[in-house]
Amino acid sequence: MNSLNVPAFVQHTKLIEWVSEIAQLTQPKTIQWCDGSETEYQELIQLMIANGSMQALDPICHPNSYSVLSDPTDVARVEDRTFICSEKEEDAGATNHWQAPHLMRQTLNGLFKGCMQGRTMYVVPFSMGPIGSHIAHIGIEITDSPYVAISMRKMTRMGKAVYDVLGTNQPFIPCVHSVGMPLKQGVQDVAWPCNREKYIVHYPESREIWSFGSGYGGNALLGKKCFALRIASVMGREQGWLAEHMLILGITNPEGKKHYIAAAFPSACGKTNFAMLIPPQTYQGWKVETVGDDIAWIKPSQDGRLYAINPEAGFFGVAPGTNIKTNPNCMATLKKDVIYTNVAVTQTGQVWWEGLTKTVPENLINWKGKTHEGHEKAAHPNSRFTVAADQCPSIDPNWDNPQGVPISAFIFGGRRADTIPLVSEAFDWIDGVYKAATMGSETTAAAAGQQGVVRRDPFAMLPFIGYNMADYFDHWLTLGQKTHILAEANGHQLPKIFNVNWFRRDENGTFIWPGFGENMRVLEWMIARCEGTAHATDTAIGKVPRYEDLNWAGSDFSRSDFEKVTTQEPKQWKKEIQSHGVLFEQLGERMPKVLKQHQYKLLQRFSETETS
Ligand code: SAT
Ligand code: MN
Repeated sequence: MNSLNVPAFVQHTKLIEWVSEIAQLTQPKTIQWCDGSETEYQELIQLMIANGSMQALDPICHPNSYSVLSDPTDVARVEDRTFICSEKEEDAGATNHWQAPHLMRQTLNGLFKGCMQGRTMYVVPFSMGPIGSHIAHIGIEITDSPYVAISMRKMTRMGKAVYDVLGTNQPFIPCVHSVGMPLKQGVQDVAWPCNREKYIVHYPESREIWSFGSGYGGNALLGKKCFALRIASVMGREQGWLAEHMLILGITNPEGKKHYIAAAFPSACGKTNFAMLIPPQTYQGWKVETVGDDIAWIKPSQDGRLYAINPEAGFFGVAPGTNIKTNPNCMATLKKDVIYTNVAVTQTGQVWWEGLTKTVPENLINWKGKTHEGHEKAAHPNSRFTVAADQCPSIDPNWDNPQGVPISAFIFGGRRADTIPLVSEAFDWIDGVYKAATMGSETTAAAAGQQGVVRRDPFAMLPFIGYNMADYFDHWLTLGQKTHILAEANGHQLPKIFNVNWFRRDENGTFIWPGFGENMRVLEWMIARCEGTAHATDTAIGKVPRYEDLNWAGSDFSRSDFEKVTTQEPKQWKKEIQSHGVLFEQLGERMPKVLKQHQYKLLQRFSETETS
């Protein structure tokens, strides 16, 4: 191996020592200290094109845009290979995979030994959040994948400026990533190197991330789920803030009054579409703007308000279903400078995926690199675009503000065919935490495994909480209590909490609610609720609007359809609430008592309605 070749802009002794240590372990051919420059980016692109792992798209329709196809076995996050290695097993909790840290270290040492042979090791400096913001944090990812290096440049603030913040001794989160395919003598490289054996490992106490065997999405872009959610959730609990799987959007009414809303939905449930929503035509003078589409870091301020930043700088969004009707802002964002992964490409270099257009183009090459045949999907259901956030036409003027934006309301939503109504407002913070904690959703292609089965996905964070989920619930409860006191003293109120379900189906299995831009009607009601100007009716499970409480101008959504998406079937609900107990039982001793009592209260309400 060549020497370390540390550039002058790196002055951090511990960091240099760490890189040296990892290089000794992994034995790369060379080390490249990335500076985040355009030249460096273009060189990496050219390298990937030259070695056959990337294809340039049609330069007229897709300027500076590229397509990458992964190995067919490496297409999504691997939740069953994701580990939280805290010293004590109970600190990881029943919903995480745990292994003793010293044993995991042995395993990883074995796997990482010589794993970068024949490859370049990239040292990627990145900031999650605006560089220098008091809410932001720094990470360094070591990776042997040029695809990861260029993706990190779009998804994070990556580059030399990070080293200015780090100086000689400031803290950073060390992230080590390898595709796990050393080019030992005689081994031929492939277009998408990976390893059948995968490990996505987090050490919450020492705040390290180690990822082996996958090059895809959240498994490999370690700033995203690994750092900004799992490790950050641990930091947030310790330091009194929140790291959440939430989009952030801003809504301005015709009078110019603006509210910011943060909304949690599981992966592949429309967060990107919702964040970039365009209101229906009748909403003259209203504006929806995008702060983030996946992750929010939220800090209470001295004035009792909660301020949120988007720690990311780009979108890693699901391609299928995205089109000019469902998300025009997104389509405009994708005009140039995009990296596509696992979409289909025509012979003239145009991208295509299911739902982009009604007609399937001819001569299409599918995501497996083969001629598309009608009975198979052309694009993988979890195919993605990677694009810088500032290309989005609806990007919020404050998206990069180091202070963050004040949050007026939280929304929690799952994908549920029945039971859960279109919208309900929590009675108070505890009721809201209960609603979020007991959220269920049908599984999607974003994670490997069976799809379409309802699982509990509390706060849309099931695969992303870096510690015991019961302690996480407790953190939300405590943070609410403390913030409430500060808010009262300063004339503010805690954000309201809403539960939504855009995915209710009729007897034929068809979605009833039109969704997309029409969600604005629900948003308007929520904003009015925050301002105290809209009506809501109390029900056993929350405060809900009547048909006449929503603005239906320009809509043909009927009263009877509204009834279908809002009915509360007591039988279904009783079953639903009873089933919450399964999660509570699983979480055991540390499960907050108030939430268990709340479940009991809810059950009683339904028993009363049944007997009366
Ligand atoms: O692959 S990612 O984890 O980045 C995408 C997602 O599941 O939300
Ligand atoms: Mn996500």
